[in-house]
Amino acid sequence: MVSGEGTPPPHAPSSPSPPPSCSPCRASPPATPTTTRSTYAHDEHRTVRSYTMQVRSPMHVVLICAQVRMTNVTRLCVTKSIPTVNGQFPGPKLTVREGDRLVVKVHNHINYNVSFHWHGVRQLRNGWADGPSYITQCPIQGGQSYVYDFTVTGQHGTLWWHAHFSWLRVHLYGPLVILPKRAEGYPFPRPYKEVPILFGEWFNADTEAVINQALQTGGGPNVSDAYTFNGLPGPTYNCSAQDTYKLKVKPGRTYMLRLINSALNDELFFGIANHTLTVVEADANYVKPFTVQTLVISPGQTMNVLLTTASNPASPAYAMAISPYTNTQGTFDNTTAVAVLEYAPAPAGNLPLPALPLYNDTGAVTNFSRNFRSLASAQYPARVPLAVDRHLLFTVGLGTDPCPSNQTCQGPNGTKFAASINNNSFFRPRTALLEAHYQRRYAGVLLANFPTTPPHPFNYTGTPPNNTFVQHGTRVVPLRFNTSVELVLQGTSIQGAESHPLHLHGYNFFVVGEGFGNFDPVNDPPRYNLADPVERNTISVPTAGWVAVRFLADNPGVWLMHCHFDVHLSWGLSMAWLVNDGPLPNQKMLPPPSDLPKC
Ligand SMILES: [Cu+2]
Repeated sequence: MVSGEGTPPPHAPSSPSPPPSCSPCRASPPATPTTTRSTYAHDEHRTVRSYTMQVRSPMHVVLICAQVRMTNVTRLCVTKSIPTVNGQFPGPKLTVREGDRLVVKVHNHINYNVSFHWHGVRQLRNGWADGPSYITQCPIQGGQSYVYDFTVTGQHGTLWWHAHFSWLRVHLYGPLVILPKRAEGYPFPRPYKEVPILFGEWFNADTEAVINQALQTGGGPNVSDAYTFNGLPGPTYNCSAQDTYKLKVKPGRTYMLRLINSALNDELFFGIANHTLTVVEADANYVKPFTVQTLVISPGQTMNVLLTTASNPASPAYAMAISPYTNTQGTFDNTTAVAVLEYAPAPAGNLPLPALPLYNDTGAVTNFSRNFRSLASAQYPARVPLAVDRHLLFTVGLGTDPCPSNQTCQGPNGTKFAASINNNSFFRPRTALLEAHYQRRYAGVLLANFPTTPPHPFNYTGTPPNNTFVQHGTRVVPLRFNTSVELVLQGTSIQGAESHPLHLHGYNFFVVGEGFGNFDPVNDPPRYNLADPVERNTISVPTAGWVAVRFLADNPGVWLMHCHFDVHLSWGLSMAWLVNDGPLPNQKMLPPPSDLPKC
């Protein structure tokens, strides 16, 4: 099926229409930039400057020049040279409106390869702008540039952007806010202010050295030294009291927090002392509002929450806090980061703290995640596929590789850690899969035989099998255009059961069911929610459990699906879908841009 779609399209090295020129894109500020005073970070001493030219044309075009450079940043009394976009950490907030065309010219001035992913943007027929290295493009090499040129169609809400090469996203990330069309507004009262809050991780060590060493020894990588709010660790860490994120608020107002979990390897609990949070959106899809004291958010996920401040606050300020949720058998960063919700200036030291669940409180996570429902209204329908063409069952979890004979290894019982889907650990190709597909040159690049059911069924959440070795391959699941897919993601207990936030590129999916233990194909499907399931791009497979999702394969291209824990991604917990073109002209992939990087 991969190659069964007739004659290959001409490899026309041209865009449908040339992007506007990016002449102000240089190291010094352009002659006539629009300097935006942003609410991003919301700490009054920081001004976000984005070199944005806004051109009124038949389509609104937002042009961004992104200079990737090494910049010295100090946290926890440790100064590191880190890659940044336009010198900012975290990176600039990008704001567009639904229907806008976003053109981002990336200049790579660092010694690492880099590429950027616009996390959650569907990139209809336009995988060339999706960004994962070796999947939709070769990475941008040092000294080279590439223009990400895409239109945001049929989507609005909070998304984000991040690097998609090795672990570079630990520093290279920022919000991508898509406002609804002007006439549309929100399905809730307009908030007084909107504030992006990015949760992140800070490592004192060089993270590229951390992952390279772990892949060499086979052991688990070193963990982070701090969690951060908009890049700031706050008063619970060494020398960080002055690096505290403060959200200044007025009494009796409603704020919308655009929460983004940009952490590398940790799901996070979040709460604000003496305040509740009303969740209204997940992964840029509205949900039926529900109110909680604590939420949990996985790496890759975004969540809009409404926060109504007290009319007569008892304290001038309250602590906001994040702490990890994990069941890993390895080490993890078991610290808590604190930021300040500030009605009036107050010392950050002894503020009322929110009560967050214990790090392994899976019950709290389950109670929270069961609240998500689509609006499923006339204006915001839930278009969940009701008929299913293909049923697939994927096991997701850890595994091992044998230790090379000339080496000692630090993984389980002297092996090396690995991770897999259906026991296939993804082998990173040397060239971009999307380009190979477009040119119909598959030999030596990919195989269209990714297993659609577990190759050796076992009691997935029970006692693991003796042999935990994984297979390696660059395998994809080919799909005919417009196939409706039901995918059950089944966690395993190999090397310890833990949750895995699975992210699908190019699509949203509907979460129709979840449970603990092994998925039961007879008794579980009748309990699916097909009426108002939540629509997302990232879902956490429960610890020792399963989750069922559905999507319609209406976006041709090659789309990565992977665990959004970078450590598991590095160990091979990913695969790709190859969605073939449909018969109509508007069901086919667009031709590649002329500046597509070469490997
Ligand atoms: Cu994982």
